[in-house]
Amino acid sequence: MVITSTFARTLSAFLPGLAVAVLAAPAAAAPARADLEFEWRPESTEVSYLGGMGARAYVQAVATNVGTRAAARVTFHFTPPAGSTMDPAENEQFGWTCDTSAAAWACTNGRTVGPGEFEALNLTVLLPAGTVGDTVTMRGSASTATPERTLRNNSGATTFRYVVPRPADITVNSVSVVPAQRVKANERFEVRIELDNIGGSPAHDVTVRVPLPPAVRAVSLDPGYPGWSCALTGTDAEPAIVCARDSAYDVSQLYNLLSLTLVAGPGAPDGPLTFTATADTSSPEESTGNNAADGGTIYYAEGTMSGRAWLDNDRDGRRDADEPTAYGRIGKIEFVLEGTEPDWDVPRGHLDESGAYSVRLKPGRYVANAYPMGGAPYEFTVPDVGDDTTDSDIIGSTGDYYNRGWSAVVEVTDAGEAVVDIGLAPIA
Ligand SMILES: [Ca+2]
Ligand SMILES: [Ca+2]
Ligand SMILES: [Ca+2]
Ligand SMILES: [Ca+2]
Repeated sequence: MVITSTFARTLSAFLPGLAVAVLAAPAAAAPARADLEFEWRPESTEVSYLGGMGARAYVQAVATNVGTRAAARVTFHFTPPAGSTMDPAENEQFGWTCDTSAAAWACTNGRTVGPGEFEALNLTVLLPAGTVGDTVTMRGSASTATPERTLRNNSGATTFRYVVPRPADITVNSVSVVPAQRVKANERFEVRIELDNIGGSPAHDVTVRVPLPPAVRAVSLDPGYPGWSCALTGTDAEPAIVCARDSAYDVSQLYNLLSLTLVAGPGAPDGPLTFTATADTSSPEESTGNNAADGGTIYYAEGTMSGRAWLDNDRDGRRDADEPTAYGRIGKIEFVLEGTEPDWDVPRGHLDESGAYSVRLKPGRYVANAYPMGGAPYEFTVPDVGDDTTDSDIIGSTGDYYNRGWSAVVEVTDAGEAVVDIGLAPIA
């Protein structure tokens, strides 16, 4: 009859005298002993004969304590096939420390495994290239700092088989632009292309082509991530950036981004600015339907209208150095698209204390209307005298009590700077 220590402990709780008697009998009471039982649980063991990221095997090593005493500091030991590697960082996040500096690897999380409990470690093994059909073996074992009942059940082997992998499959997952809106003339933005090889084989001669929309140019041909070289190609009329992968594009790459820094305008069409990235490879692919994607931003075309308003005290039509600002003499300046009536939300400008104003306007042909304060003893001075930087550009006015002056039609272009100056002369 075998009396387990658990049973003995249970007995001791209820029948102390008997328990002592049982434990005291050496023939009947087996001493409590730890006993690790090692087991492989293979998850993915067919690997690409080409090696690389396609030759990753996934296995789980399990150590169960089938003994009756806790097993301290359980450690796994692995003897991988020659040339295999693993990344210790992969298991660090789960509390494991793996030493892969020797031919045999050791991994421990330092924990104690109680009777009936188990510890499991997921292992990614990267195998070297091999021959189709060949199998290779990996041995594993578990150890504990606690003496064990038996060591016969502490190890096992698992096998990996080399197969022909699936073809490559390059995919452009997404194209995104940062910022996603309100990109203005000459403001830098980034086109980010995320791609991957979701097939089973490395893709060779991978290129990514991004045609540049009208008025868009590259600030830099540095793709921002290693492993790529980008160049400007195509014609002047239809330029494109083509980025070439420096080496074979393996499956599951660490760097699967390209980031191009571009600028648009002036003169790019106002509104959506779209980029399409198309990937290509000389390798056979599972699908080419996933090789292109597009994304974009919103281009915001805008120019400025500015000018100076002053009091032309000597009425000569020129803004002289000693003549004062018209700040406080002009109520508002509005900018009306040619051929339209001013709406409630017509763009308006206001003078600062120096008599200057500046407003941002969508490109178009505008007339500037200037409204002197009601009843001010001023009229608009004679326009277009001498240098345009010191003249008045108000060419006509109603001349009544609620006087309104207007400019000629002025064209505001994307990123352009139009000027309408305003001279008020004292009424003689
Ligand atoms: Ca054992
Ligand atoms: Ca593809
Ligand atoms: Ca003057
Ligand atoms: Ca002027």
